[in-house]
Amino acid sequence: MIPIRKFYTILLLFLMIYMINLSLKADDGYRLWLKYDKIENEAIRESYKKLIQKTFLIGNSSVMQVVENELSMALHGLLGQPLLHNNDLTQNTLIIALENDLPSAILDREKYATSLTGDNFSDQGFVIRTIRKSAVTYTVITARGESGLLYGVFHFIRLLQTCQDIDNLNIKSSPKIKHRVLNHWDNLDRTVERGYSGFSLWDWQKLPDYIHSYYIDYARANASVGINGTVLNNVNASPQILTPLYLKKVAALADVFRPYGIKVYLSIRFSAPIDIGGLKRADPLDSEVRQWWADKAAEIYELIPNFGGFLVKANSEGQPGPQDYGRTHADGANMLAEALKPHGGVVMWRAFVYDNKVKEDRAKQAYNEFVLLDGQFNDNVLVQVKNGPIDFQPREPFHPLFGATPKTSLMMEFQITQEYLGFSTHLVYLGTLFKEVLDADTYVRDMGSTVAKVIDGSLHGHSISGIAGVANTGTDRNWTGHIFAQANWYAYGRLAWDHTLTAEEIARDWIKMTLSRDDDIVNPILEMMMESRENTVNYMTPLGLHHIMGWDHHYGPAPWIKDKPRDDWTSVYYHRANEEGIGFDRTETGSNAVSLYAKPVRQKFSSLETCPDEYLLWFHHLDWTYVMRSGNTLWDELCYRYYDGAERVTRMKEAWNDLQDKIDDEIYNHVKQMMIIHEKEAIWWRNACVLYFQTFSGLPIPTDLVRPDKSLEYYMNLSFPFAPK
Ligand code: GCW
Repeated sequence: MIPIRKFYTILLLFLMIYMINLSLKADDGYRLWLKYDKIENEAIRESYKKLIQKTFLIGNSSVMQVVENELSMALHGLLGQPLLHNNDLTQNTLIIALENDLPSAILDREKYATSLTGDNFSDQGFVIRTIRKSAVTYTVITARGESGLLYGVFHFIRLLQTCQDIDNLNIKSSPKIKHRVLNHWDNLDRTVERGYSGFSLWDWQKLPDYIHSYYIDYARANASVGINGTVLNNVNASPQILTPLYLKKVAALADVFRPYGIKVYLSIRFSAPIDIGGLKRADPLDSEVRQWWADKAAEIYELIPNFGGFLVKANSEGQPGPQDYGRTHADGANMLAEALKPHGGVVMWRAFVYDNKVKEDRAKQAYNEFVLLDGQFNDNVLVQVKNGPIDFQPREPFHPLFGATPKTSLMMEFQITQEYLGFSTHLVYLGTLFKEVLDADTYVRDMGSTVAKVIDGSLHGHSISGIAGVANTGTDRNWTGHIFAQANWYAYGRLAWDHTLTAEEIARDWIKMTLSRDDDIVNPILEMMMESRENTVNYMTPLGLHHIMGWDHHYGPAPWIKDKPRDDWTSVYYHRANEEGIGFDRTETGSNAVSLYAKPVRQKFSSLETCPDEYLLWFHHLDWTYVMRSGNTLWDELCYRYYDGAERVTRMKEAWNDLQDKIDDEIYNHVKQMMIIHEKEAIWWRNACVLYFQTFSGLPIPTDLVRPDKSLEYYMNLSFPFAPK
């Protein structure tokens, strides 16, 4: 562990850098949504100052030090006022204390203790309440555990940042999901798989001795939205991460993150006992192998007492796994679960499995495999399921596994990094995508059996629950490449804490904290963000199309990909366009993947009367002349959607350009340039796809649409040898 003094020296250093940053005008985005720039409205500022004349803060643990530092920075920045300690409680005071430490002279501790219970209220939850005694106002932030105070204080700071009324607060908040983690697909050489914002944040070579100040800012950002875990390395894992050399480095990061309530997890390679342990096999039922993992777990916990556990990609896309020994995913997961159990760790076992040799629709394979294993997983195993049955496409129906394994705790896996949504150059707010999936109704019990209720454990009464987001962070100064991609990290965290929030309220908060508090600026930006994902679906994969992107790097359109070693990695496998029509028949007459859903969902998707346009070609193969609800033929509708998606990007670009001189110059210019790329690529997608599908439909592009200015051949010949992947 880092000595506590060293830790605070680093923190102080960071504080100074932060203050220097504040005084510079141009905003490079480094400060994320934790800007704490002075509230411009004097009346609001003064009203806040009046309520926070003093601060009463109990406790001097490392967590409470973090709480105090953060609050101090926020008050200093937002209000221009230092944090003034005072325990006599004669002036308006902000009280921050665990329920047992509340000043009993003025507060009824018991009342607070009861308010911190009920409905799965967690130690990480908090209450914020305004109390008036004679002429004095107390704003009380309390919790059962210190991390609750941390989250409570960040919540309170957010109220100030977004200029909310804090006169009469009565807030009770507790995370709905227990494990709220980021998955970093970061390799030990600092490349990031599907990373579009520089190199990995983790400077392995200099660890454990050198602690970058940005590690602390990373932790602050996560804690501010309630993220409480981070898987440091790629699921395509190097076994090296489990060697003593690397475990020491991992431990150093764990020490930095601990006061911020963040646990560290590792992705493991299933064959590690062979790769680094000198064993001949990695068979999960072999006693030597089991012992190896038990010893490895003990070694890790010795270094990292609050280690979170393992994330595993096994028997998927070439990774080793229990099936190499004729064992099941449950055998593999349970072996690791047993090793971690004595120390309190969990296994996050991914359900992203499919095999080219299995001649079955890829959309069915994970379901087929895991439904049979329901009831066989140990109680510290979470099965981590991607939001849709294929692979993080711009739009997919929810994964049919959600709700189908009542005896297994299922975790959600979202992708924050935009592998299939324009890398980091397209402005795509993913809050709406996340919400669409979380709110989807599986109907496995009855109406209202939403995906959110499956993963928060409430539908089937599970005590552990989890959610993962594949991170979009890197060494780019603004962390995520595109400043708007910060909003996706932010929205993921907020929804992981509370999936009942709306995508719109989260976006509004983010804009106010990141770009401007002025409604005339907030509103047009909000509009851009809220429609951005739908636009992207339209210029990339409208009407339920999917998986038609560039080969391997996944950059740009390539619906023509075919004749590759794996047909489930080609585009033609998914769109199935021919002279008659287009789409993947997943109804009874086709692969019948629709049968994996509960009856009401199955019926809705199966019938052309009720299948939403958004999922039409996901489930149906239809003639080019099929008449849509709009009255257009399928071919015309497809063209209109492609054009509309691209046209709206142009409008987004114009809306952004209107903001010149209204927001920070550096941010303005950054987004302006990104929008030029975004528009260019939206048109590229549109043209390439329309021209390609036209070779099958043989129909003209509707006359009111402009013709693509380049040939299909031109688009097919583009190549990008160094595109990130
Ligand atoms: O979407 C695919 C990506 C792979 C990734 C894989 C997975 C980490 O193209 O890069 O590997 O999914 O989720 O395992």
